[in-house]
Amino acid sequence: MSRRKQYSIRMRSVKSGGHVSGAEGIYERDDISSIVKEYTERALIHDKGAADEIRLTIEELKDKPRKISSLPVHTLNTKNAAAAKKAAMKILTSVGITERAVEEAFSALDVGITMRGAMLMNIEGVRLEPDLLRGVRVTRMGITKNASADLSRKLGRIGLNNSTVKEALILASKVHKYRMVLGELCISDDPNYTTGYIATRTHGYIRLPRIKKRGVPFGGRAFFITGGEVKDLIRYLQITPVLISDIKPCEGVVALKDILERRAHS
Ligand code: PML
Repeated sequence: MSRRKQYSIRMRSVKSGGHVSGAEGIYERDDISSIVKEYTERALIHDKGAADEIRLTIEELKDKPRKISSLPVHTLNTKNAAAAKKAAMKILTSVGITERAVEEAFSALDVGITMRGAMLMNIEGVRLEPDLLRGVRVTRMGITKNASADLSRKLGRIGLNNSTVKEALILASKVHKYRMVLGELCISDDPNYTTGYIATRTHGYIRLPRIKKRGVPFGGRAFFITGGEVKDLIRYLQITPVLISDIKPCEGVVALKDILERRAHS
């Protein structure tokens, strides 16, 4: 029996040349027009102002998406940027990333430029992505309808059922399925969104409130990587289609010591 066609739908919008918003998912044919409408409206109604250019890509997937689980979700009650950085440092260094690399990532995300994609850093903090200005954009990921309903239910219980958290979790879950990736640091480039996150396969997706001050219009992502072919990793991040089909627990606020003691995800 032939399988139903699936499509990667991607949107990126800009205003006066600067990034406004992006969104993407994997959908069936019948969903295409409603998703195009949703993504277009999202680009036109944004805290950063309406986009003046919206790029939409709709691409039939030739390969069947690989089905994976989401990372488990936790939130730390970090009170300010210094506390968020301290917690990030403790967790990321516990999986073998050096302090220098974590410092380097925080500094690079604070220089005032938002890259289109993520930085790739080795555990010593040396940048490895081929294009240091653009970074590596993670694409071709989505979530099944059942898993999306389950995720909405689980995030709803902790007051977090919104597209920002869902999409960041989908992205991080794809990224951390690849064994070369040891950890991630993300700070939103949205001036009104002050919660960032770190992720590791061991600890899951850990939200860090107040990682930046309100009004700061830049941010980005850094992936910390170890041993292996960078070009194979980039191929996976950009090309391999992945669908989240199983949702791990989504918890509210937890203590840092519980996170450090826990082996949440293998
Ligand atoms: C982004 O703007 O894409 C980053 C979103 C970070 C979401 C953090 C969270 O609230 O879980």
